Amino acid sequence: MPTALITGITGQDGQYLAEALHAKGYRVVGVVTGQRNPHAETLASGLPFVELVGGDLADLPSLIAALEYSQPDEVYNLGAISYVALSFKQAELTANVNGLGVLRLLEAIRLVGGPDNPIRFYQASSSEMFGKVRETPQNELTPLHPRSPYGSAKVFGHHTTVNYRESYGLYACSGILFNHESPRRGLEFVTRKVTNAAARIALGLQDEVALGNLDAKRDWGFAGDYVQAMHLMLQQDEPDDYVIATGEARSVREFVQLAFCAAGIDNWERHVRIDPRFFRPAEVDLLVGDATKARRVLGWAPEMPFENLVAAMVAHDLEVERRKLR
Ligand code: GDR
Repeated sequence: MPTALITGITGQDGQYLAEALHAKGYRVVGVVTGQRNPHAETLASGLPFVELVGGDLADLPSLIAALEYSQPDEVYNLGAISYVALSFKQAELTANVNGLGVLRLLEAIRLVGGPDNPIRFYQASSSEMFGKVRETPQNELTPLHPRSPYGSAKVFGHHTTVNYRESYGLYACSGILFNHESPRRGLEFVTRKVTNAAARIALGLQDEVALGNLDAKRDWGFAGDYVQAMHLMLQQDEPDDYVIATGEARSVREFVQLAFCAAGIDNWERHVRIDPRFFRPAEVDLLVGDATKARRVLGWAPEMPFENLVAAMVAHDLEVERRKLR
């Protein structure tokens, strides 16, 4: 039975990946941070097959201990400050966790894995690294130009992963994932914020939602499809880097329109207020990925169409909000 160690196990991707690996027969160990982490308690009831181990990307000894305890075949580094807007307010913390955290984990893998290191490593890189894009669509060779402390830290993590592969022969892959959503997405991200608000407005629980830049365009896929690509990357003969995306860009405005329509609300404009608080000091205007390499080498392709993803998220939020009313 192979063992996978996952940082960021309490997040959206951590949960989908844990389920996917469990279904493939893996022993899954998740790294949880902090004291009495409330997410860890939720996880223990939601995904009871996951073994939990303490550890923090800001603390090298704890990462070494987590690796020694779990003796993993594969390590998936999904842990990060993942909310781009927050990274402007907590820039140093973001650099420490999202940037240096990758370096610490790679050092821990080097130490614990020994000279014939068999531990395979996946780094969750991000389309945010492309930032002020130099070409469209973006692929593995597109130059990086991050626009946030989050993006800068992810660039460091990405280059460090490539460097450890080239310097020490580690099997280390960087997955450059474009936005991926699901009913498990946190409410701070625009998609879930919108589907939740649409559900609440449809049920008469609130009247409006405050949003920022409606013109930003993103390439939105389904998180459940994207975690399959993470696993595939670690099953190849050679480690490499891959863009994972759908190849379709939609604006935030289009997302809002579709979500409100799915909730049965026609006049969405009446319910949306533009609030400058949600604008960012520097914005990423357009991201759309070219996943040709992943399709060719990994045989990976996204399965869930955009319209179905939006509909599933709205249906989930209607159900959650209705349940609260009972
Ligand atoms: P993003 O996701 O920054 O792309 O990073 P987010 O959903 O936060 O923003 C997407 C776009 O929507 C615009 N926007 C708003 N965003 C939020 N959160 N709230 C609003 O009210 C709002 N109004 C407009 C934003 O300005 C932005 O242009 C996500 C994260 O999951 C990262 O961790 C990951 O690396 C990338 O996707 C790929």
